[in-house]
Amino acid sequence: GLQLVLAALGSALLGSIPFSLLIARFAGGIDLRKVGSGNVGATNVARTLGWKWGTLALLCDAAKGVVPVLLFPALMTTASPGLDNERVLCGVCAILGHMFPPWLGFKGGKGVATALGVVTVLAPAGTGIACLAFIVTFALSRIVSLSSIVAALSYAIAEVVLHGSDLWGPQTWGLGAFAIAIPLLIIYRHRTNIVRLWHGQEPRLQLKKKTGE
Ligand code: NKO
Repeated sequence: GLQLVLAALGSALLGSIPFSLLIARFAGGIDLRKVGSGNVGATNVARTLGWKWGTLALLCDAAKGVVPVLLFPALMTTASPGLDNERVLCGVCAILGHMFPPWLGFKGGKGVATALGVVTVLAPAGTGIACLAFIVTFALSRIVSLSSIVAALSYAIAEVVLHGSDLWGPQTWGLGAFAIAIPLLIIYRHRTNIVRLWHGQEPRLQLKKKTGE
């Protein structure tokens, strides 16, 4: 109904706030689209302004996933008992808002931080496994894009292994569809990174150091 449409629109609107771009602009006077990888994400903030601003960008972009999923379904009077499918809808809309913000000509981020916020609420166990996969891959490679791709794949596999056919029940099919579609979309958003990885040209993360250090 109308509540569902409003919840979806509100989630997409929150998701479309380009926190990483805004933080880079106000903290460093930098247009994130013109430096480093050109991506409006936390990694590119860390690359150009250091780990503190990168962490703030990660937290803000993740909050865009957490807040709508917790807030809008809870406000609905017509939601289904478990709220799962309503939460998935809000989470998907927040991620799509982040990836395709109207204010930036629909050229947004890759969805990793916002999806992290969403799955932290939707599926904490699968999120834990995805974070472990990220940490192990990053420790071995120092490449964020590769770590994000491995984490997204690990989330999909973990959800299928942990929940199996429960993921496709009438109340929970949204969680199953999300667990397959969102990792695929995140990986697709990394397609230019994948080309560089394939050619051995994807840079390891180099954090911006204070001048003089
Ligand atoms: O600039 O192209 P770039 O090198 O910046 O950036 C590539 C990068 C883009 O993403 C970001 C956000 C970085 C977030 C890092 C912390 C993520 C930790 C855990 C990941 C869990 C993912 C769950 C996905 C569930 C579907 O990749």
